[in-house]
Amino acid sequence: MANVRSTSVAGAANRPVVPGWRPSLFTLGPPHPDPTFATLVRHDLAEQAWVDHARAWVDGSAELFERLVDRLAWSSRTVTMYGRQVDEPRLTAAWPGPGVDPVAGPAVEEVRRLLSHRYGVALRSTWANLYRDGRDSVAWHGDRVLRQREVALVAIVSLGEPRPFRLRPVGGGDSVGFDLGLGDLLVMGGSCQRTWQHGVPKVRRAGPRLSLSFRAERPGRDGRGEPRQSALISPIGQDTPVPPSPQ
Ligand SMILES: O=C(O)CCC(=O)C(=O)O
Repeated sequence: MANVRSTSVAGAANRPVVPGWRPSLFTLGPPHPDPTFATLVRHDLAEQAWVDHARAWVDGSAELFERLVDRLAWSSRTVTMYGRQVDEPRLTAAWPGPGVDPVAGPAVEEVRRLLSHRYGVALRSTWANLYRDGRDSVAWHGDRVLRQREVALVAIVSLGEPRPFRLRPVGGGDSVGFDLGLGDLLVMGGSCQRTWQHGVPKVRRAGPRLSLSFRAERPGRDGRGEPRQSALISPIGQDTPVPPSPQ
């Protein structure tokens, strides 16, 4: 993707304006992710890329959305695209780091712990992105560092209103899409950062969506970020469904 520089800082004191935010009744309550990954479905893509999607994986996603919108230090970044400096059409906030969670309560660290355990990778790098309305977006890209690797893992938790998230093969071909929001989890794995691109396109009308992205700085223990067998048993001892076969 383009080179990125952070310029103007909105700051925690300046709560971003998020028009059209009306939390759904189903997303109220204390935030916590589902340790059983009960709704998770595996989608195998071409070129040994895959995507795991778990609908409404985080309960109480509205409360987490509001906390993060209020308290993170949002920046408007400038990116260099085709030699020109342009404002990125979304806000971004860096996460202080694993274990340090002054703003979000325990939910985000629980998300990191569950995902790291399930996929056998240390998901240390975390960023938050805020798409205030349908004009905010991110262009087609594969993650810059990760696309140089044979395989990589990127996990995205979506809070707030659903927005289309699309993937397309680098060499051309049909795109696939998911509407992500309301606590959904999407994990891109295998060759996905190298052989596919993803993006959040502009749309005519959309409420605010916040994405939390988690990346491994290094490949996982098995180098692939595939779900570990031990991770298929939940911490409370229930069997976790194995992702269904390819669709
Ligand atoms: O917000 C999203 O769902 C995608 C974020 C993303 O792809 C990125 O920041 O590189």
